[in-house]
Amino acid sequence: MKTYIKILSSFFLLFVINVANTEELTDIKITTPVIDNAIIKNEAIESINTKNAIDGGDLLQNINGINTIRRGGHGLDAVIRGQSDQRLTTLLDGAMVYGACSSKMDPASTYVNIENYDTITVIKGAQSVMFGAGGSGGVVSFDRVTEPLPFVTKNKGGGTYQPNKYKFGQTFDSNSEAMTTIGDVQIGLGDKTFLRFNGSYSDANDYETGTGIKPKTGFRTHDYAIVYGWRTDNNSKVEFVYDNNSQENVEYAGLLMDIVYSYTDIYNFKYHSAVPMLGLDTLNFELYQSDMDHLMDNYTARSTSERGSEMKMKTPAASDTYGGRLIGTLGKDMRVGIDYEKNRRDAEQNMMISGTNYHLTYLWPGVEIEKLGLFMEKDKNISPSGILTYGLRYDMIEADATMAADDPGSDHALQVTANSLFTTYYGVNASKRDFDNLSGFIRYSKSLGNDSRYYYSFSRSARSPDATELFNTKTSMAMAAKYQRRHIGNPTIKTEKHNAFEFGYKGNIYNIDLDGSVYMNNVSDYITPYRVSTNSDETLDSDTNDTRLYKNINARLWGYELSLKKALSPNFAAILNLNYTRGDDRTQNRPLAQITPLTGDFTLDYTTTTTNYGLRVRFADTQDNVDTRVIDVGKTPGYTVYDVYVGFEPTPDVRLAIGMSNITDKRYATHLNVANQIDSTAARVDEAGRSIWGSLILDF
Ligand SMILES: [Cu+2]
Repeated sequence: MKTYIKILSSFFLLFVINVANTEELTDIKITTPVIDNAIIKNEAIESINTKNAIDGGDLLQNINGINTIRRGGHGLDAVIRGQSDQRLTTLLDGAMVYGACSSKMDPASTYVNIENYDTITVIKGAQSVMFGAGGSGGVVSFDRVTEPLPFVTKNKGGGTYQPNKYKFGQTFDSNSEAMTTIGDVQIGLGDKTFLRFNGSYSDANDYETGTGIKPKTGFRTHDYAIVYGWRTDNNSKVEFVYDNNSQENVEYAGLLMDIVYSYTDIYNFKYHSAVPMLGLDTLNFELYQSDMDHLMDNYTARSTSERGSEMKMKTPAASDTYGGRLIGTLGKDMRVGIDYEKNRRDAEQNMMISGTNYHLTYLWPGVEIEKLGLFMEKDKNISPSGILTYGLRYDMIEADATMAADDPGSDHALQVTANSLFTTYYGVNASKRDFDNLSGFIRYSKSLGNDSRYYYSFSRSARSPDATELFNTKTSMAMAAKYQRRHIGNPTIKTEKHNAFEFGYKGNIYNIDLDGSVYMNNVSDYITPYRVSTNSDETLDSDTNDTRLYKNINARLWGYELSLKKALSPNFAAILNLNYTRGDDRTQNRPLAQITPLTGDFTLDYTTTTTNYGLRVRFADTQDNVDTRVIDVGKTPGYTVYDVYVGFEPTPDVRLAIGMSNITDKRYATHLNVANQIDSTAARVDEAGRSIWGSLILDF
């Protein structure tokens, strides 16, 4: 504890939004014209980070309506409107990233070290067709914004010079003894060219929950990126980004294995023409590639006692993606484009049986998914204050399990081809699948003056099944409880179709700023995991009927997000955020699993130009609508947790923030947190108990 007091006392203080102006933000964005739209929110990461978020998923929790699934201390998996994983589109500097883990240890946002990105764009629901195929639940895009450095005038003697730009920072968290060190340097290379390096290193031990349990949640990550580019004479922009991210010994109390390593390289090329080209008025052309290598096992980071009676297991995996997009504008109000991507995923399930390692299955049997999309969006003023926006998108998708027939070996009865498992559970071999998907939306938005507006929209979003839902082949020993671990994709599963209606309002009522939306999403052919065993008391059969399989059902998701802000004085504000989701499986007449109950936070915030004080209460209602057959642990009690934080910015170059989270050291878990696989006294992977945290950022 002494170290922290020392660090604390050596810190000064605060926060602030010190970001590129709006024009710069919009300049490299995929969607330029609708940035001011209530539906598409582009924000500076600094302005929404009121704690030390450990990765992109954790940061997203600061946005009302986004919750996360916790499996360990890292790799928080964002959920928007009851939808997660492949129902969300996640872009890192424009690159589509698909995690390399078949157990979802690495949702794409976990590869974001937030201090090294500048902005985040979030779209809840299907309100744009320009961000790739699918994305029925929403789009999350993390971006770096780099421009040539400005020249400044010397104090004496006139003339100008171009100072370099530096950002250095250190964060800490007392509970998990987490430390993150960051550096971000941009070097002046004249008035047109830019060169930026950034990197970070994070190390965390297991955190302690409110009851003193220390679930396995430690992690170590490091990353660096190089950004190089230039502005041309006509103000067009050329940019190259290389990103390198490493994760080692990332522990997951909620899973049977931990990450030994995940190594990721991402390459981006972006060209933005500010002048007419190819018959388009402006044009964005982007190419990317992401390569990931992942190894998980249950014996490198997990001790013999933590592993218990489990046999030694390991699964090496890889996920490689490349693609590109061309987006142009026609006049001020029309966008057209084409995008392409190809992802390949491989994973090999291994188990040590009687001292010998056996390669049991090609768990992701060389799964290749290729997508080609065409799209357009148009805005149409239909009155001085009313805008109609509509978009259409057509996707051709091809999916194949290229190694489904490959034999991993024949020394042990558990060594089987993927096809033999598909045949056992679905009566088919895997074959190449083709999907033709049509998606679109229409939205009417009306300005009511004084920054007030309302909108309503209808959308249809088609999402084809992903590598896991189609072709996963995780097997297990043929033993009672172990059958539950079998997880077999359905090679015949259909595309799910979301048909959503949404209404939103932003304005001021009785001196309260209100921003809210309500939606209803009917999903036909919703892809759900299930087990064949169907006992009315929810017990399982302890045989092959307990295998996790996939089928299409009809589902309905509805809910709302509401933010209320009341200024109590020029410096003092009270903010209430609420979000609610309800999900029903209308085919099997049961709730959908992993649906967030009524959740929210209430903040009292006192802000001056150099300081900021906050008291935040986070809360959730009980969740009684559960489906425990596959994922949900059970009904989840509600909770109330208190945080305080204070920020100082003594000069514009220094930001210091400190705070205490979970002041009462409450033991709690969100409904989304998965079952704890190691600690017998904890049903779920609980959230962290009390912690003192701080960050010092020097930006000059
Ligand atoms: Cu993994």
